Amino acid sequence: MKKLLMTALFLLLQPFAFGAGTDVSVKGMTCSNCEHIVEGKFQSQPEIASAKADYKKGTLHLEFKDGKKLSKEQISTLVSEAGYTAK
Ligand SMILES: [Cu+2]
Repeated sequence: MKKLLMTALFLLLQPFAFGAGTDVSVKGMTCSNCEHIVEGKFQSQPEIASAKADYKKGTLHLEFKDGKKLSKEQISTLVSEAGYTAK
């Protein structure tokens, strides 16, 4: 129970601790391999602190490094380059 509370607290505080983030809808991911492909594509970008994809939900959560950001167009291009579609 305590662990659950800590996890909830961590998730709540995460946006403040790690700077700005964004959620993107990604179409075409069908398994955990797809998640890794999309995550790898974004993790290799200098602006990205972390990337977490979820193929079941069709989402990609990005955290940017302090003061850095990618535009919607840049994100969309990177998703396409990985072989998927951002919407
Ligand atoms: Cu896959």
